[in-house]
Amino acid sequence: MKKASIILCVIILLAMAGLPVQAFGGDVMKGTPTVDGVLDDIYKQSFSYTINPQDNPVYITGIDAADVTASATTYFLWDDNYIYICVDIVDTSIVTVGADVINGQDYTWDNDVTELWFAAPGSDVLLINIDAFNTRITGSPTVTGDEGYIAKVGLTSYGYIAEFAIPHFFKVGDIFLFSTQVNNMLSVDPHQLACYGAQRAPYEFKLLATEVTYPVPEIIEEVVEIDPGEITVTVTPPPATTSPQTADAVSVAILMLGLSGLAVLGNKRKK
Ligand SMILES: [Ca+2]
Ligand SMILES: [Ca+2]
Repeated sequence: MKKASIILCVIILLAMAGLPVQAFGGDVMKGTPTVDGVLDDIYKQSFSYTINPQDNPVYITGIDAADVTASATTYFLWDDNYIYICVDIVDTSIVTVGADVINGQDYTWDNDVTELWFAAPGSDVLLINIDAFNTRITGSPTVTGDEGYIAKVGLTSYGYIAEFAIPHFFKVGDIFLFSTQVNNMLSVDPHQLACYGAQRAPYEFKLLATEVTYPVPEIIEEVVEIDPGEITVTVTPPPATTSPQTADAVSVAILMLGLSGLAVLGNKRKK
């Protein structure tokens, strides 16, 4: 039996047994989000996938994975400069080992952190890591934060969002390999930790030429209804003329009319 047929049979048997069949990646649309720890709406037009401790356990200690309410949905975009990865994480127990510990280690994994496992085909896997409080980018083989990677974290009402930008030299149609892993610490002491996802880059993601549609800025037209009784009309009189010639002309005309009127009356009385 050929290798492809064997893999297909394994997938079918897993599905028949009710076991989760892992996603194999997806197509990544072109689009430029804002790297700020907030999920841009344009991410939702591109591929995403969700993991949780029950279906994707890697390392669970001090707890039962079934008792952990957590999940992480990973979104993807790309442009000519960066591959953008935004991980929206449900975590009801956001804790940290502290900035001093994170800054004193090459790579902090036993914490609330989001890990990106990333590789070009045929290349070593790169690990980029950011903690839930955005303290510092770490990773391996050597990630110091000076390699051009960008990571921003924003807390939410249900957990946090970790958004990354990875500089690249890919082109349309290229494939990168990837997986998200989330390390969810439930408390600092005693040590309770649920790591879920994958500590490798098994999934294939293809870079599409198709671009997302950007939202059109909404123009808000506010209609204000006014009670006619509240309307006050102010009439500004025209400026008084200051032309002495015109004023004198009118005054002279009135005076002349008055004199002629008196003359007529005088003439009538004489008759
Ligand atoms: Ca964003
Ligand atoms: Ca946690």
